[in-house]
Amino acid sequence: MAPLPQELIERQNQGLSAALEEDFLALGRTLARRNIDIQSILTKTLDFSLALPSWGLGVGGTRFARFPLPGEPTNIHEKLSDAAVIQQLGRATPRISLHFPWDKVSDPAALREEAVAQGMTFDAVNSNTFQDHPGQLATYKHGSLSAVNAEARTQAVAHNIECIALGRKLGSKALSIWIGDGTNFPGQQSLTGALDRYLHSAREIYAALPDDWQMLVEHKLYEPAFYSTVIADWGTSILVAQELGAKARCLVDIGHHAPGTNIEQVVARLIRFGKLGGLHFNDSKYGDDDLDTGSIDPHRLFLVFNELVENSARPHFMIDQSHNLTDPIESLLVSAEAIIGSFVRALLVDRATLTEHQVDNDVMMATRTLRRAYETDVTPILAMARLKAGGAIDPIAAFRASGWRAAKSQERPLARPGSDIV
Ligand code: PSV
Ligand code: MN
Repeated sequence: MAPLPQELIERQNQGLSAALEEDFLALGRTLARRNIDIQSILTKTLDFSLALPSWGLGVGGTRFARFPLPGEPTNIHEKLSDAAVIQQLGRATPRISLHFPWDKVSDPAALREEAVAQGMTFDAVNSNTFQDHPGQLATYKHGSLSAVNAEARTQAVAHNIECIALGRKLGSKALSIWIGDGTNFPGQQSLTGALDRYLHSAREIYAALPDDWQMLVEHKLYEPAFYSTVIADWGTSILVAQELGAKARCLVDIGHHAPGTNIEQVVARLIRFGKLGGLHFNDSKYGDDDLDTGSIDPHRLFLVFNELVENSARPHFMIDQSHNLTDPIESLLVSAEAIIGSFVRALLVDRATLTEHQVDNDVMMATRTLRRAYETDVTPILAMARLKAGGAIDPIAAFRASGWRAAKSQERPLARPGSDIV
């Protein structure tokens, strides 16, 4: 059962639908002059979906502090309900990605039923060997899959294989692996040896991967390792994926690059070699990877989607951000809208004309062709898609009107403060 009363959404929509119809018609006329059929764009919009991260549903923190939100979820069942609220209002995020051991339950099959009952299914499962787990024998302080210590490596491999087993019970089809392995000091480890050990461990995990699964290798430039990171960039990631085999693909987290990196070109390269497996969406200004998607550089997001649409690529899409100040439900709704909006704008690119200008080396007209799509206000298409799918024309207004968070603050215990980067 959906968590919010559907009539609340319908009531909210009633007051907004006449204006939406008008805006949608007007945009339809504008697009028709550009030979674009708004209905076919609407159909493609309705077909687009992405996953929510379980860890993004609680409030995150910085290295210095975490300020709890009354009513925030504190366990996977409550996170599932909040995810279902997002899906009910926005209708674009029907899947949730779990992270183990954070979300571990004794009966994953029952959790799957609990999710399905609320309109949700499970996307990629994520392993965690960047922290020590309670009761484990070896520490990850000096690395996990690439550790010099054989016990740590064996334990990390076993954890990943356990994640696959849990994921099978949940109906997942992919394992995302991000490790924090690396060094803080030159000379601390052999750069070559660390990658060799990683490859050895990754092969063991790959061997346990079902045939219809993908293994998503996520790179990150730095943090927690500040001198060298074992899987630091897309180059290392694609080499690893190529070494492992067809089921291994690269996972690009937008925030995991040096400022100024041409991420759309990274995406294009990975698509070209059949190795783009997933995208984690977020935004960043300096060195973090946790701001709301599209809040800093929406143009870059559009350019990433331009590559995806040009090449008809549909990797595993997931939001991966941390909400320190805002209500996670609101941030995730707004971020999902930014992502779908970029997808829709990329659909509006006049590709035949763009190619003509590229062939003619008409630089100004080529770039203006892209710009024209980017500058189109597609919000009526996004709102109409939500309305058609049973969601809210204005999801934030509907969420606030629902009183969900205030009600949950009466039922749920207050989460702990402290510091907590997720
Ligand atoms: C690492 O920064 C990351 O992007 C990986 O996807 C992790 O699994 C996730 O964030 C949660 O910490
Ligand atoms: Mn990520």
